[in-house]
Amino acid sequence: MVQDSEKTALLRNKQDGVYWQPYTANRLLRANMEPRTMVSAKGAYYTNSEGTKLFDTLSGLWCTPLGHAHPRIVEAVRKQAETLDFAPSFQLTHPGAISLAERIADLAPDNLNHVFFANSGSEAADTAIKVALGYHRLKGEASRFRMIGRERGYHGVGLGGMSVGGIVPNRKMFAPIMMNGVDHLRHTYEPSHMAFTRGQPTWGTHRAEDLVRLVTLHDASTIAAVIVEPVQGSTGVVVPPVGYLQRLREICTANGILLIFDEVITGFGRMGENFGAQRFGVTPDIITFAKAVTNGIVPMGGVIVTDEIYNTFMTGPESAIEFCHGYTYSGHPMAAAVGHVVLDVMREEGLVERVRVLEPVLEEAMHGLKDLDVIADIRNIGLTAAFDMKPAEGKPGARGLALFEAGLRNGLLLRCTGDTVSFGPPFISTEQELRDMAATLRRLITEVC
Ligand code: PXG
Ligand code: PLP
Repeated sequence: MVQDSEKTALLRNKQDGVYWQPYTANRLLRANMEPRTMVSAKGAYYTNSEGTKLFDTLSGLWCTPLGHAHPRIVEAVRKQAETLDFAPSFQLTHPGAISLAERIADLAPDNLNHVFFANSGSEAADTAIKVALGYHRLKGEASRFRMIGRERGYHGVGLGGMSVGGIVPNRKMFAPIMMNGVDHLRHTYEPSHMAFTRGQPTWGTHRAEDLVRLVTLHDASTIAAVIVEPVQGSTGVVVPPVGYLQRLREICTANGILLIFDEVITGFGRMGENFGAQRFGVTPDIITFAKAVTNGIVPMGGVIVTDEIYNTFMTGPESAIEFCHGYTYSGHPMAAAVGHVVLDVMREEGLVERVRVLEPVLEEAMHGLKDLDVIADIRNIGLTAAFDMKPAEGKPGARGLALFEAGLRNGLLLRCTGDTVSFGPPFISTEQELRDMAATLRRLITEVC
């Protein structure tokens, strides 16, 4: 429950909005705070200030696949705080970060063997962009400065990630500070060709040829890297067409362009493999990660790079800093400790394998909503899914909002963006919980639409 001492602050916030919230309709939230105020969490459920228990359909914001308040993690946090609560990572080191880097590199494909830590997906994306630029420069190819992103892509809110991102509202207010020399591939989502596809669509592979066009237009010698999410998460689970990522890889390799997979959502098991790279059988040069690496409990993100990239940086005088970049909290001991337990629990509880078991259950449950008139499309892959509702006449987003609010009264915490609803349930969900979620959705959609 909300403590008495907190009640005054909550009341004041309603009036003056002292807490300015991220990616939030702040006035709407303040007008209706109680059901949206989370007060506790355990396993796959939140409890809000009205005492309603809510199934966590997106694992927080895609970041808590092991569920909340896992006793092993609680214990690890306490122990680490007592032992080494902070250690500078500039010119000093500590064993937890080293051994976690080693474990993450072991999970990554092939020769991606070196990990640089950040604290979020946004920082990871900006770090990856800087690594790509530095790499080419050190190779004597400083002319390679362009970054290629993709429409509908999300790479966080740093200046680099925002620039390569492809979500219009995230960009338009900040046009004057966009990074130089960025171009975008088209996205691959065309509902007329792929609505209600289960898993990967067969249409759209040819969209990878956009990269050939951009290489022809700008010349390969000016392009540093291509950055894509293997599955576009933020824009409602856009699944790559069969062969699409393979083709991007071929074009990058043929033209000396680095391929960056932003695996902030797809990393650490969500695709039923350690990384999306393995699920789709395509090895990038750089992987970014965040979120699930610490089960969302202590912020952590990072970048995994190949031997070739790392070794390129390890030149020049030995006493010189090779990469002038980093964060106060890079490799934070608390995050590293939690990262270790997360990987332990994932292995011991077989959670990546569990995603493979749950994938068809979620697929069946979500696609079971297809007969509802208001549903325009349903997509899924790994333990992710999304559906779009046809917008209400003249009121785009109204149905999404109504469904979100109905969820809060009926035991579902839903992630609604406009009229799209995305799902990334915890790996610890039971099959029955996924079926119940779909049954509740059917009832609520019918009620509110
Ligand atoms: N890259 C990708 C692919 C992401 O999905 C980021 C970078 C940025 O991470 P940080 O930690 O800086 O937020 C993300 C984050 C949603 C949702 O509802 C998605 C994200 C964040 C919050 C909500 O889909 N993705
Ligand atoms: N701003 C100032 C004034 C700082 O001193 C620092 C770090 O020392 C930063 C920003 C960057 O902070 P962080 O390393 O947490 O990203």
